[in-house]
Amino acid sequence: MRKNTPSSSALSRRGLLSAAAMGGLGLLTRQAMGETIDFHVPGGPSTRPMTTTYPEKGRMIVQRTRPPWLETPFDVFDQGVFTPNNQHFVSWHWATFPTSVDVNTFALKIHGLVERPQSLSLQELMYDLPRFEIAAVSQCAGNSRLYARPRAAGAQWANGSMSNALYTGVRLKDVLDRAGVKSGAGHVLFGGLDEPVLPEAPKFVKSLSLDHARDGEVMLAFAMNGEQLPMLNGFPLKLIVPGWSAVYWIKMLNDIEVMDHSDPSVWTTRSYRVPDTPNYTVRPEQTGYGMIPITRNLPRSFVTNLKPGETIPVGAPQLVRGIAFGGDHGVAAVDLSLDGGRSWQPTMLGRDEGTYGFRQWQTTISLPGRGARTVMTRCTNTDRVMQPMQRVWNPGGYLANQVETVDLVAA
Ligand SMILES: Nc1nc2c(c(=O)[nH]1)N[C@H]1C(S)=C(S)[C@@H](COP(=O)(O)O)O[C@H]1N2
Ligand SMILES: [Mo]
Repeated sequence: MRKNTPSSSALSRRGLLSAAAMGGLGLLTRQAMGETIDFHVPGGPSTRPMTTTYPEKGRMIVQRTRPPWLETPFDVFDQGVFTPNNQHFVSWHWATFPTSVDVNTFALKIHGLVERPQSLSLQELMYDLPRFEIAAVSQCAGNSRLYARPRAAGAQWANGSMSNALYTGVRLKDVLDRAGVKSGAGHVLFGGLDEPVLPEAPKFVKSLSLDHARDGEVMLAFAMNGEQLPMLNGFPLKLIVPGWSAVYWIKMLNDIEVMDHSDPSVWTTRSYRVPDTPNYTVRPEQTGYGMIPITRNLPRSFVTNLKPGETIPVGAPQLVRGIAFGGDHGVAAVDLSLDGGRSWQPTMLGRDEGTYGFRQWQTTISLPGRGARTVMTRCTNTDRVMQPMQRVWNPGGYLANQVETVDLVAA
């Protein structure tokens, strides 16, 4: 199987503590390359410009420039189990975030219901606490929203607002222990260096329960795939919440508040919510259901080496391969169907790089007769949660994870 396993040895002391500024205002400008991509979704034009002009970013799909919403081109997922940093997708709520950070004065504040409020330097975070590594998929809750029918408002991501990386950092638990959480605490609120564009607009924050925050897996990462974080992906510090939606993964993290009450912000009470129904799915005309905050990721799987409409020779063995992730559990199986979901055949899973990361899979198929054929992929996680056959739909276009299909032609 393909490999591009990163190594954290590239993360030298000097590496992190030197270059911290990026190309000035280059961040907010974009020179069109002329190249476009068409997602071929019915009901209107679905082309997007491609760009290579963002600092520390390679070839990306432009969903929006202000704030920058950059999508990973899907062919990247066929090239390796870890997504290269320069093609990790980018999403921000507000366009007002720093384009450089002084690593010598940066401080992470821990305050609220703690015995010893802290202001930790990067130096202290990197060298005074035990290091920890975890592979995890970061997926925007609105990944695949482009395919919602009827369409849902929000970033029209195709399937590329997800990325897998190996993160290096320290456990949030260790940082909280250093501050000494007081009794009566129940929640932890996280904020970053970005500020709303208008003073009356709400700052982007998210919270976790204290138990979750102390589970020993939630971490503060200062490196990704063995390198410092790209500025657009949250340099110098990002909260990593393995198995949970990327909305919780606060970038440019500089503020941690321990609280006795749950997060009152609009990002939890008003937005990032889904119906409290099976698979978070409702009919468009449906009413009278409750809404709950988005939390964990769900199992998903994708074919990466075949494109829709591709012609496959009849009867010849054809390699089919792709990636899967189990959401908040590992991948137990990826199965494939050639008969609309009546029967399923197992695929061979690639190396396990960690519970929350991508898992590669592959198998060989042979198409018996000429004509249109649809390949379906289905991931089952180790908690026995399976991708549903039924299309997921909710008003926010969130958490789509139904079985994916690729239409092929046997000839
Ligand atoms: N500080 C900060 N962190 C943030 C956000 C933000 O707007 N500001 N957006 C969240 C959302 S919704 C997503 S999908 C991810 C995107 O992370 P990435 O740009 O590194 O891919 O960041 C999350 N963390
Ligand atoms: Mo997101």
